Amino acid sequence: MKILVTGGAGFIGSNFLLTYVPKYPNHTFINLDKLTYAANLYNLKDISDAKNYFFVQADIADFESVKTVFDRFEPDIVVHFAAESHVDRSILGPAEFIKTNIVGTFNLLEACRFYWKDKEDKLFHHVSTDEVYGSLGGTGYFTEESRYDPSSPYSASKASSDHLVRAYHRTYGLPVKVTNCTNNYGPYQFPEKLIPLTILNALEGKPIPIYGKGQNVRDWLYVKDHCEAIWAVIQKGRIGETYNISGNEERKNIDVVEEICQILAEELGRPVTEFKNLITFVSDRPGHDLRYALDSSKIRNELGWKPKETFSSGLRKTVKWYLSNAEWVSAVKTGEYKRWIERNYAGRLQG
Ligand code: NAD
Ligand code: TDX
Repeated sequence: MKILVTGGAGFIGSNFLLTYVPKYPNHTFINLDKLTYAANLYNLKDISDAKNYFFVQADIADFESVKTVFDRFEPDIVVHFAAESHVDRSILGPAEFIKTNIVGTFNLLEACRFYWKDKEDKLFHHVSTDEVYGSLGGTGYFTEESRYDPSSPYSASKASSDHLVRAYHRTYGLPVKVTNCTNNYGPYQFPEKLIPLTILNALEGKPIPIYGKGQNVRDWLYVKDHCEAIWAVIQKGRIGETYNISGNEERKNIDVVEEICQILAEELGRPVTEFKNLITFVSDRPGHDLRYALDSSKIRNELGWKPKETFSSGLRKTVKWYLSNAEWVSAVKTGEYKRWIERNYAGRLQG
């Protein structure tokens, strides 16, 4: 099989390739990535010389580039991770989210429609998010049947891409599968997201920003468990179906941050107050969804998938990974990263 992985130099795509390229030497993996600020080819150094791995720098929002990749590699399976993925960035500048997440997905679907005349053994696997369902109150779970109700430009663009994927199945018979996953964390996550940002700010003695009162709830999943769920759906999931993926590990943001402080204190043998004193409540994210939680019984019952990590075990692994990968951390904290942090938090810290 020739497997085209889009966005393979990002957080989840890197973890996916690092797991499956060595595991399946008879499959060819092609990583198509634009290399935006969120990408890091250094993540993939352990597989970059593998005979079954190729990298192509290309923009999915440019149809000609996508066609060139399809001409050259003739993929059988597309695993579509590539996206603009950060909610705060989508609030400050939505245009790239429309281009990459909507137009980019459309271009990939068009390429599949034209190149896959024979649909036997072909698959378009679309990686999406729980955010498409919108916000929950204190109770209940979203299922695969829940109504879409996105709140941010990011989640609206992902919702749009999900609809396009399903429309290509219904209209053109394109073999597709969709997975919607809860918040991921783990190695190689860009430190604009809550967990790596908290770890790195705590280590540097900088304020740890919590939006609003820190009462918003996210359902956390260790990234390797997400990759295994995607692989299970690729192998055994039904064509045309959607599968929700979640760890059933709901936490308030304030509790996540305090748990990180506790782990850091234990790992470094320092007083927990040294880290907790850095917690700073800042102005809230506009349209901030209160709670996400998914019912993932479909993938668990139908495909036998379940996560290996609990939130506690995965979070400790993650903290240890950031502690022992200082070189990676300093490499990603480039000038662009510093400018982003200034833009995003300048107004908030006074708020
Ligand atoms: P990320 O931001 O870390 O990585 C995205 C990757 O896509 C980067 O390597 C980037 O260079 C690439 N990319 C962006 N625009 C591109 C373009 N126009 N053409 C080609 N490549 C482009 O994102 P992530 O956290 O790894 O998320 C991957 C996917 O999983 C996304 O589709 C996201 O919506 C989804 N998802 C993420 C989470 C999460 O918690 N991170 C949860 C559920 C679903
Ligand atoms: O500095 C911060 N302070 C803070 O309180 C940051 C960056 C975030 N937060 C809050 C906002 C959210 O309630 O923490 C929570 C998690 O925020 P993010 O890490 O930005 O993730 P989220 O907005 O929940 O979206 C993530 O999960 C779903 C990914 O970024 C998406 O790509 C994915 O679809």
